[in-house]
Amino acid sequence: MQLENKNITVIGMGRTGIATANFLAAKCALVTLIDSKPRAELEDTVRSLSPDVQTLFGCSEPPGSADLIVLSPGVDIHAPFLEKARKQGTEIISEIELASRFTQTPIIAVTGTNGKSTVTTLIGKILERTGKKVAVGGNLGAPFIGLLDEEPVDYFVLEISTFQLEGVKTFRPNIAMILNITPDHLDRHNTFEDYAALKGKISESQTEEDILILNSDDENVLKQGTRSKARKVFFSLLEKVNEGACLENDSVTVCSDQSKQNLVSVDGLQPAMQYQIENVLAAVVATSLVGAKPDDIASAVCEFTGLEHRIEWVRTVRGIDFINDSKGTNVGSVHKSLTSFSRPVILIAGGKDKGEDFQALKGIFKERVKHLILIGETKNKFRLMLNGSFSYEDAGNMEDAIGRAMSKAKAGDVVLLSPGCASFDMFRDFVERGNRFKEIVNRL
Ligand code: UMA
Repeated sequence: MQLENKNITVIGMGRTGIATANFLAAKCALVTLIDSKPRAELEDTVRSLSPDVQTLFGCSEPPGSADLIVLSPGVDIHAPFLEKARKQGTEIISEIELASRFTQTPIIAVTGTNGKSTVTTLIGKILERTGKKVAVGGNLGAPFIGLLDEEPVDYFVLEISTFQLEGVKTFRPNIAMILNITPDHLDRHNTFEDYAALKGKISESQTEEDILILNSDDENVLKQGTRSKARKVFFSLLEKVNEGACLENDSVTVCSDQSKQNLVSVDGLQPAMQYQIENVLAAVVATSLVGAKPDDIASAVCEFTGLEHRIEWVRTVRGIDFINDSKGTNVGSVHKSLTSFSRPVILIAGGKDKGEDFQALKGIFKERVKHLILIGETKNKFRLMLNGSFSYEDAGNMEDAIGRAMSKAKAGDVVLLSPGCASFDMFRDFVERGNRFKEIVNRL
């Protein structure tokens, strides 16, 4: 792709926009980086920007002269301010699409509603154990385009979101993976069908030479897989698979036409990962497909303690386990977290609404939740959904929520923060929310 002297507009001055603009400027493109926020709010961010990049603040619409528009994930590809550019026929792509046009390094790409950060990280750790050089990032934090600086590497291991998939055209991972699909980000993608189809886009440009790893327990995932030309390999928590990974005799087992091998027993996993065996299975399939040795996979998997803010064990106080799942920002993730615990759960949930239907939680609340404590803007939405069928109480802030949880909990219970909503009504992000939870729990 020829970039020299091309007029390229990059929208969004976050991590992605800055990395993209710097990449393009280094390739001698004429780059304009725009952001809807005023300059005063972006002063810190623009410090790392190449002096060759022009900036426009308080501006949403790209200049009419652009040959190419590159979107940050936070920018909706269907936004009205892109209408003019669309009509003019200007190409509009996402940062991962642009980055993928500039590398031949094999890509392992992980998408799904929940668990993608954990699986992406674990794949990276296993491959490092086998002596491979990997660059790990994407939605996880480090933009793909910035990882190109780390080449030569053996693999890019990327967490991919639907926001990034909206703007792909030729993005072709050697190994793609769809972990699960439950409703999320419906404020941006409108319908569940649209959202699910975007997950399927991870495999759209794959050919028969590539591999698509699918969760065979999830019918929405299987449905997206039918559109793909790639060879399909599966993982399952519930049934045996012919090629892939499954649970057999309480062991993580890798299966192929020729062989079957028990890698590690569930008891041998770290506590947080015993609640996330599907994520282990997914990482095991991907790494065994690229030739990682069973011993290396097993030792890396056994050491892996999981990620912060994802079913993270914080502390046991008077026999009550406190679990931080602040990254649980959608209904599907709360559902998944609740099914992980066989002990009574006191759940702290709520936050900023992402347009999801909470009805899907009614059954699992009745089955697993001993007491519910509501925080944030969505209190009323939860209340309407529960319609008196389930007892709950409101808390004013995190401290209040933990205090109320503590007064209801008995030894052997679990106090779980799994909000099922975004955090922006009360916190800067899910990290601040999770840290606040941990800080208070650690003071108990
Ligand atoms: N902006 C505009 N116009 C718009 C929208 C946004 O100018 O219409 C500007 C904002 O004012 C802001 C900038 O865009 O200054 C922010 O861009 P961004 O939201 O894309 O943020 P980045 O810092 O580039 O982070 C993005 C991902 N953010 C989102 O998807 C919202 C990060 O995922 C990702 O780690 C990073 O790229 C590197 O790849 C975060 C996330 O919340 C963690 N992802 C969602 C999730 O996991 O659920 C998908």
